Amino acid sequence: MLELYHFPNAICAHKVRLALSEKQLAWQSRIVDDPQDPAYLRINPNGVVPTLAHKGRLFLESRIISEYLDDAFPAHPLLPASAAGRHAARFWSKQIDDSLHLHIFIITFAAIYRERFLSLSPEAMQRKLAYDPVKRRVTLDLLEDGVDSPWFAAAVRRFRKLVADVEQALAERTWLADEVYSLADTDFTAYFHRLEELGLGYLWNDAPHVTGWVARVMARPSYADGILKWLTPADRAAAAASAPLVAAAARAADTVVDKV
Ligand SMILES: N[C@@H](CCC(=O)N[C@@H](CS)C(=O)NCC(=O)O)C(=O)O
Repeated sequence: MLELYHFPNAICAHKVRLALSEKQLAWQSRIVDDPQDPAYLRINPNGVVPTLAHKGRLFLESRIISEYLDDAFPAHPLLPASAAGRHAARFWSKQIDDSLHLHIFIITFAAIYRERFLSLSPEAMQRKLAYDPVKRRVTLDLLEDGVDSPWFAAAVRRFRKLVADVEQALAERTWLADEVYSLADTDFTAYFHRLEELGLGYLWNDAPHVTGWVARVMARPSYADGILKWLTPADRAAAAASAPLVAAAARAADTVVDKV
C-alpha cells in the first residue's frame, strides 16, 4: 500500500496528490502534525513533507516521488513517450526545485504564514525557522516587512516571467511539455492554483494560452481530488482574506526595477 505523509495544504503535497489522482492509485493518507517531531524526522530527516512510503521503503522529494510513482506504476503514464518530451517535462519541473519553490514560499509566507509566525512564542518560532541559512534569512526579512519586502517583489517578477514562458510554450503545444498531459502539468497546476488563490491570477489576464490551460487543468478530476478536497474552510478563508492585499502589493511590486 502506498502511504503519503503530507500536510493538506502544502504545495509539495498538492503536486504528489495530483499525480496519485491522475494515475488512479489507491493510497493511505498520513497527515503530519509537526515535521520537526523526532518520530517524523526519522521518516524524513529534512523535516518537510511529502514523504512516500511504499514496500518498506521511504521516498523523499516531491518531484522525484511523482517520477517514482510513474516508474513503479506504468498505467496512466505521466511522462511523454519521446526522449524530447521527457526532457521537456523535466525541464519545467526542475525550475521548481531551482527557484520557484523558494519564490512561492515567499509569496505564501508573506500572504498567510507571517501572521501565524508572529503569534508564536520565540522558542516556537526558532523551532519552525528553516535550517537552511538562505531560507532562514529570507524568512526573517519577510517577518519584518511582509509584502513590502524586496523578496516579495522579486518573487512576483519571477512568476511574471514564468507566465510569459508558459504562454510561449502553450502557443506551440497543448500541454506544457508535449501533446500529452504530463508531470509538468501536475506540478504547475499546484503553482497556478496557489497564485490564483492568493490574488495573482491577474498575471495571466493577457495570456490566453495560459488562461485556457489553467481552465483545462482545473477542470480535470485530479484538481478536485488532489487539491480542492484537502482545503479546510480556514485555508480558504485565509487565502481569500489576504488575496486583495497580496494582489495590490504584487501589482505595485511589478513596476519596481531591481537595483544593480
Ligand atoms: N524539495 C522538497 C521541498 C519540501 C518542502 O519544502 N516542503 C514544505 C511544504 S511545501 C514543508 O514541509 N515545510 C516545512 C514546514 O512547513 O514546517 C520537495 O519538493 O519535496
